[in-house]
Amino acid sequence: MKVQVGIIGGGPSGLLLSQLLHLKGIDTVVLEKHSREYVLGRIRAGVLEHGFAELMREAQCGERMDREGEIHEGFFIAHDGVKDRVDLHKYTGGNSVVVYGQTELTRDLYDAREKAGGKVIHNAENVQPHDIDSDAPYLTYREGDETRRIDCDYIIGADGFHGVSRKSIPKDVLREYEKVYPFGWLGMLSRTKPVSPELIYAKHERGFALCSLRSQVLSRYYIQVPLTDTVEDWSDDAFWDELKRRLPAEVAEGLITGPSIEKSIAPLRSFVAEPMRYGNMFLAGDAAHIVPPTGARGLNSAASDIYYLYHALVDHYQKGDDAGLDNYSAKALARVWKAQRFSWWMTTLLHTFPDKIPYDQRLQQTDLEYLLSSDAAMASLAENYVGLPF
Ligand code: FAS
Ligand code: PHB
Repeated sequence: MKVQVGIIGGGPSGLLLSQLLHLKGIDTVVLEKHSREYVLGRIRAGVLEHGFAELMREAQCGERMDREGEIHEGFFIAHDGVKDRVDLHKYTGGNSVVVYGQTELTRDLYDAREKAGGKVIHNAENVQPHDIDSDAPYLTYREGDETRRIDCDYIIGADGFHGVSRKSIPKDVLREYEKVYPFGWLGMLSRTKPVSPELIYAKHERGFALCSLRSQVLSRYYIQVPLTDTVEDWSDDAFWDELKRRLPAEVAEGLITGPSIEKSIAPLRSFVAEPMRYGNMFLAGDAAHIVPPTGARGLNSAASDIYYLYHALVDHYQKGDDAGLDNYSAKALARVWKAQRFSWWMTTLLHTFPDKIPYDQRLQQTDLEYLLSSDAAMASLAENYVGLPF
């Protein structure tokens, strides 16, 4: 098989790029190691930046998001028994975010690719990129007993943190930056009415908590837990009790509990791989960068990668202009690092660090007091949360 763009990974990054390029007549194939059901069974992001929502609309995949998603113009920070509202609309001159689950947007992208007759190959085993530093790169993968080959002009590594593409860049070329946090997030999904119409990020001496949602009948909650904890350590009742302890009393009193339909622990890390291009292979999304989910930048960091790659590939095929491709890594990393900074800052601001010295504890409290007392600080938080310009 020969395609213009071969994409490794059928998550949101790979599917969104495939759909956008398709609409411009650029031929792609997506190779996904798992089944569609498995990919859709993962519960991940919930908040979409304005820019991501716009890309979904441009990909002709925004209709259900606009119908079922919720526009949120602010969120709360709970601390010391009270909650303060961060007015995104006020501090960004009218911008907002869309609350719409990654599972649903990935479903919408799969449906769009299927409707367009797109080539999305599931259960593709042992996908390997080859000759990525040549003008004739190609992919191989195993389908049953057969090894298949796909010749490409370009390869996109959208295969997430544990994928094969980043590891295909020579070690003397690849630079990796990583910061691992001494805790994780225990997340729960429950078919209950959300405790708050807007998200609540809670800073508490017992640990961070987050009240989020997927709809008015589907709630998503998180509590910070030690890295040594396992899901088995936490019954539903234990989760609800701990969540209530970390919320202001008037919020905890209104919390509607119920059985978990999903419960999992995600470790928190900050990670960036540079460069995001090697030869004719480009990295996008979690394949190149990971953030702690505190600032809701994970999926949204992938959006600008996809935006830059989409426009660069269209310029290449329609105008013979390779400036976008040549500048991709530097341009993508400039915005990726700003999302890294914001995610690190929000994580440091709101979490309990077991070995923090008293001076740093007071500094953390002062950072929060300054934020809540300063329009300039709030504006900085707001512009990062709704998404910096592409
Ligand atoms: P993905 O990892 O989503 O997709 C990569 C795809 O490539 C996967 O389907 C995988 O099966 C496939 N793949 C991997 N290796 C392959 C190979 N060798 N061959 C073929 N296919 C291969 N972000 C937020 O903003 N908020 C959150 O609350 C949040 N929670 C998260 C919780 C968890 C447990 C994780 C892991 C991430 C979370 N994220 C969150 C970040 C997440 O949303 C990512 O940013 C998002 O999935 C990035 O999308 P992709 O870049 O497409 O990578
Ligand atoms: C979620 O709803 O999963 C979510 C929302 C905001 C975050 C992290 C996760 O910052």
